Order: sequence, then C-alpha cells, then structure tokens
Amino acid sequence: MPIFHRKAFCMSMLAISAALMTSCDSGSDASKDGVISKAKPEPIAMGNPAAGKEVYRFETFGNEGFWTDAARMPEGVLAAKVTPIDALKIGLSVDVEMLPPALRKALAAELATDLSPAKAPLLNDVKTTVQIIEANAVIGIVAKDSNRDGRIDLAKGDKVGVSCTICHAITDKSVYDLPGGGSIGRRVDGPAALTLNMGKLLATAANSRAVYPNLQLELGGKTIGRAPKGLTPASNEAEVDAYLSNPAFYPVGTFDDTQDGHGNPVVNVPLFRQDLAAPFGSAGEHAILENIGNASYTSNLDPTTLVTPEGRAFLEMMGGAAGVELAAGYAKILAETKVTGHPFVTASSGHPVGDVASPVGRKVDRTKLLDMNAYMVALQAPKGAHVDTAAAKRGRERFTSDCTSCHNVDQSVPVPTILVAMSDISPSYAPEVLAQRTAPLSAIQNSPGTFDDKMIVVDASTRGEIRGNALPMLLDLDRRSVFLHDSSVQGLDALLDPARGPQAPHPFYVADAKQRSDMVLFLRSLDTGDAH
Ligand code: HEC
Ligand code: HEC
Ligand SMILES: [Ca+2]
Ligand SMILES: [Ca+2]
Ligand SMILES: [Ca+2]
Repeated sequence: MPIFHRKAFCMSMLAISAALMTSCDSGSDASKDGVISKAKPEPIAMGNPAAGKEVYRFETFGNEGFWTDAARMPEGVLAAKVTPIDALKIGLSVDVEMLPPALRKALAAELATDLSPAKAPLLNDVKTTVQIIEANAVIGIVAKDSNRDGRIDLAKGDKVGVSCTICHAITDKSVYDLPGGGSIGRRVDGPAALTLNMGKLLATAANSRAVYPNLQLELGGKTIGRAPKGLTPASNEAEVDAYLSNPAFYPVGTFDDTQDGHGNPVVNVPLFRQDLAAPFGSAGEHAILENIGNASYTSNLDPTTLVTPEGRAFLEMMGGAAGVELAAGYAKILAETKVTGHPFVTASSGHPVGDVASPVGRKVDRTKLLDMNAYMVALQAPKGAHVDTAAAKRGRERFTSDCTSCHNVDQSVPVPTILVAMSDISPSYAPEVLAQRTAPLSAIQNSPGTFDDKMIVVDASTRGEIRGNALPMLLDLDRRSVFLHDSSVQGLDALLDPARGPQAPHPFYVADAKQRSDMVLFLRSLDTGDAH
C-alpha cells in the first residue's frame, strides 16, 4: 500500500511540475491549519448575484433550438408518453413554487394516494408533464416563449432548452421524494443532481443521435468506454437510445461532458461556493470559472457548434484524425435527420479556436457569465451530517495525519490548487499513447480501466498544466452514494477499505474497521462551518 509522506509525495510531483513549488514549500504551515497549498486560485470576476441567479436557472442562449428542433426532446416526451411519474423516475425535479396554484393543489392530493392511474390520473398523464414543463417548473428544462405571443404553449411552436440547473440543482423534497429519483419541493440551487439519469433523459429525445459527439463512438476502428461496442453514424435511434439508457454504460448521476467520442461520463458536482473549488473539472482543465460556463453553453448544450468551421478545427486540434472523423460522422447525422439552422446558441464568434476561453471560437455574453459567477460563489454549502462528536474528532485526527498531503482539513478555505498526477492517484496507471499532439497539449493516451477515461483527450495541458486530478471540495458528502469522478466506488466505507486493493485508484485506506467508521463520520460531517 502506498504511503504518502508529504515530502516524498512533493518530491515525486516536483519532478513533473514546477507549479508545485508553491504548494510543497517546506515553510508551509500545513501541520498547524491543515492548509497545504498557498498557491491562490485565480480571482473570480464577479457581477451581480441576483441577475446571476436568473442566468443559472433560466438562461439558454438559444439552445432551445438544439433541444427542441435538433434533439427533439419535447417530441420524444410526447411519443413516449412520459408521465410526471416517469419524469421523477428519470431523476428530474420539480420546483413546486413555479406550478400554477390549481395544479399544485391537484398534484398534492394525488401524491397522497398510491399513485395508480385510477387514483392519480394527472400524475399518469403526459399532458400533465407538458403543463409542468410549460410552467417552467421542471428544474433545468427551460420553456421559452419562442413565438413571442405572450404565453408558453409547446403545441403552438414554443420551445424548450436546457440550463445549468438540470445537473447542478435539486429541491428540498418538501412535497415529494422518489427514493433514487427526482423530487418535488422548493428549489435548492448548487447541490449536484446525483439521482438524475441524464443518459435516459437524452434517450428520451426523438433524435438522440443529435448528441453524437457526447456518445461512445467507434473511431479509427476502436472504441473506449463501458459499452463493448461503439456507436457509428450508421447506428439508428434505437441503438443510440439503448446505449444511453443502460446505467452500466451511462451511470445515474453522471454526464459525459467530453465531446471526444469516448464513453466517459463523470459524476455531477456541486456548484455552491465556487470560490473554494478551483481549478474546475476533475482534470482541472479550467482555471477560470466563467470559461467552464462558456464551454458548457457553446458546445455541450449545443453540440452542433462542432460542425462549424471553428468547431471542426477544434475537434481536429484536440483529437487529430479521430476528431475529423467525428465531425464528418456528426455532419452526416445532422443532414440525414434534417437538422437545419445550426448552430443555435447565440454567441460572438471570431475568438481563438482551442483557447480555454473559447474552445469552439465562440463566447456567450460575458456579463451574464460574470453574474452567474457571483451567484455560484454566493451559494452556500449544506450543513454536514450530525454525527457522534467524539468519533468525528478521532476521524479528523486520522485525516489530518494521513490525508493532508493532498486535502485540506478545513473545507471553508479553497481546495489546494495542485493537480495530483495520474500516477500518484492511480498506481496502476499505464497509459498507451494513441496519438501525439502539438505542445502544450499532452499526447492522447488511455490506461486500462475507467479512472483515466475522462482525461484521454481532455486534461489541463490546454493551460500548460499536468495530466492529473483536481482536488474536490469535501462537502455535501453525506448525500453522496458513489465516489470518485468516474462513479466507480459505492460508499465512503468502500472508498477507504483496503479491500479495493493497493492498485485501485485513490488507494488511501483506513484498514481498521472502527477507525474507518470514524473517518466516514468525520467526512459526512464536513461543511464550511467551523473546522470541527
Ligand atoms: C448535463 C449535466 C450538466 C450541465 C447541463 C452542466 N453541467 Fe457543469 N458539470 C457537470 C459535470 C458532470 C461536471 C463534472 C465534470 C468533471 O468532473 O470533470 C460539471 C462540472 C462543472 C464545474 C466544475 C466544478 C468543480 O468543482 O470543479 C463547473 C464550474 C460547472 N460544471 C459549471 C456549469 C455551468 C455554469 C453550467 C451551465 C452553463 C453547467 N455546468 C452545466 C454536469 C453538467
Ligand atoms: C495523493 C493525494 C491524495 C491523498 C493522499 C488523499 N486523497 Fe482523497 N482525493 C484526491 C483526489 C485527487 C481526489 C479526486 C479524485 C477524483 O477526481 O476521482 C480525491 C477524492 C477523495 C474523496 C471523494 C470525493 C468525491 O467527490 O468523490 C474523498 C472522500 C477523499 N478523497 C478522502 C480522502 C481521505 C479520507 C484520504 C486519507 C485517507 C485521502 N482522501 C487521501 C487526492 C488524495
Ligand atoms: Ca431517443
Ligand atoms: Ca465523452
Ligand atoms: Ca482508461
């Protein structure tokens, strides 16, 4: 079992990255306050948090063109007769305060029944789903008055888009909670949507082939991901839906945010207290907060930007021949499925392609991104679990001695900004180089297992940093059931149990079961309050 002596760890890292000099400075007062990195995160540019709340919840920058006309989500909802109960099973959440009072009352009455079609007709009727969407009450699914007639009616040409909240908000469950699924209650922005089945939701669209760049594909005759076979431009709607709907390929609570043709969904993360979270993304690919929002809006929430000349240049820069093949296949699908008028997202163009600030050469309105930054900084983390104080104290002591070569004890200060090299967090990391790229980009490479899959193409080399893992905020852990960014470990006890083996990713264990239990309680109790 690898034992991390702070010094040894820093030495091995130093060989790789001079940036670590700051965090491994021997003058660090790590032992005193448990803060290991003095490297300050980039200051966050901030606008107006109240305006940012609206952006966070409802801004789409026109991506309803993609979700309604290209992926055809509403058409799929109608075709599959997705009832409100089905929507909750997919993990969608409903903001009760957005519902018209009469509907709110009727649904409350039905929720008190056995939910059978006889006793709960509205909850078993797709027409109610449409009503709830039109009321803008499904968190993250944004209905727009696209035909500008002053009301929202999907049957009359109004459209729905997607906002950040679909993955980065929940409810307080005050009205209803479907265990393992969605909930109904007051909106809570910030916590990750851990029970959202994003794969299944994408499959619900009538033209799921439109999210081709985010699927597990066969490129250059090869495929990487959890499915045995990759999808191709010839794969039909049913085949794409089967991939997306299979939680063994696309786990619940994850989203495949890398448009690289690899099947590498990663766990949704919280967006509260983003002043503590830099660098952003599990590969630490973003140092600047607004850049990840821009990337999300300009490519993940409207993938059709990838077949613009700039998008194609970006794919080629990132993926070489595989990127060119991906773009060609995607263009073929868009033509075949009669998707026109793309890209849909409203953004300025002419920015440098491949720059972290404008990957596909586009930028959405910066004022809105900075407003949203302010909101994501202002959102507070939930309180930690109430646990036995003596046990948590023992856990804290063990954590302070064993885990602070990387993590802070105090979660009210920014996480250390270092990236932990893949070989340091995953002893079995043995990447095979698949393609070389122009500096500063690292080579495209893949190691057996899923732990490095997010980073096959995407890593922090775009900003001159190493390939590795950013440190997560150890917050809201009590609500989590799967751990590590690839969703590979079930439960905190399992994460810390040496039974996972010395070669497993994050092999930092507490062998004694009693001490492990103390550590788990300590971790579950963490919040940004006093440092326990
Ligand atoms: C469909 C789901 C989904 C949507 C929509 C989405 N995100 Fe995310 N977001 C994720 C996932 C999954 C991650 C984790 C990525 C990783 O681990 O590499 C993430 C990570 C982030 C992070 C990094 C946080 C950290 O602690 O490192 C930020 C910031 C972020 N998202 C902002 C946004 C913004 C802003 C929007 C809206 C423009 C948005 N996201 C839309 C799923 C989503
Ligand atoms: C070598 C650095 C390092 C050490 C030592 C280390 N961790 Fe981690 N830890 C990380 C990184 C990096 C991640 C994020 C991994 C990922 O992205 O999947 C992480 C993730 C976690 C998570 C999961 C959070 C999540 O969101 O899934 C927990 C919990 C955790 N560590 C606890 C511990 C404990 C307890 C110890 C000591 C027994 C420890 N860590 C030691 C680097 C380290
Ligand atoms: Ca479909
Ligand atoms: Ca991917
Ligand atoms: Ca791999």
